[in-house]
Amino acid sequence: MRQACKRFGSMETTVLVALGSNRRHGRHGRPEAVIAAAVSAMARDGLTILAVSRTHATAPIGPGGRRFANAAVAVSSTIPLPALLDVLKVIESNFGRRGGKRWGDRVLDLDIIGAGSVRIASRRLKVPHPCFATRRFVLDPLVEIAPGWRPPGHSATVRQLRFRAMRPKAPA
Ligand code: A4P
Ligand code: MG
Repeated sequence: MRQACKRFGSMETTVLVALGSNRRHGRHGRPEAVIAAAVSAMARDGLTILAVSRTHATAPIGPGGRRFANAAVAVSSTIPLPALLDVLKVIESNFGRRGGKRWGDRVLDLDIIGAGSVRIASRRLKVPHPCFATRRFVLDPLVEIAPGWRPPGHSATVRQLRFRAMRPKAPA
């Protein structure tokens, strides 16, 4: 993905963010409405929304029991990715997300999927997000907004990764 120098000298980066929800929110209501409200919250917090996928209804992968709403957005931001993660965590918390169990049911999950050719492997932040490349609940929305993105460490584009993820597994 392209990185450009803004007029004021700060570096603008396009970042792909995955959104997920499988619990109602007291005010916004159903998970689909939570996703729409979360995109608005990201814009209010200064992120420029470049593209938004449709919101997909997906079956839960892992221990969560309820159906998810999943989407993906491309945002433009001048803040470094660790600081962007802080912004996303505050939005999650404003939507009522509390620590809770990993992979548990959640009102809102915001994950940084990738940012062009950036690679980060710190304890707190991994970019590209681990495992996204095999998950339909991430790839189906992502292909709508970034089909040609080739994540670092992968030889395939998002379109190709999704195609692979759609293929039925050969019997063992
Ligand atoms: N972290 C490291 N890298 C990142 C990154 N790139 N983006 C750290 C965001 N966070 C990152 O994540 C736990 C910690 O990972 C964070 O504190 C951060 O420092 P989390 O999002 O708070 O917790 P989580 O979502 O339970 O864990 P994780 O590993 O993000 O799980 P996933 O990948 O989000 O999977 N089924 C359907 N159909 N749809 C879903 O959305 N989601 C999950 C959770 C399982 N099954 C699902 C869905
Ligand atoms: Mg997550």
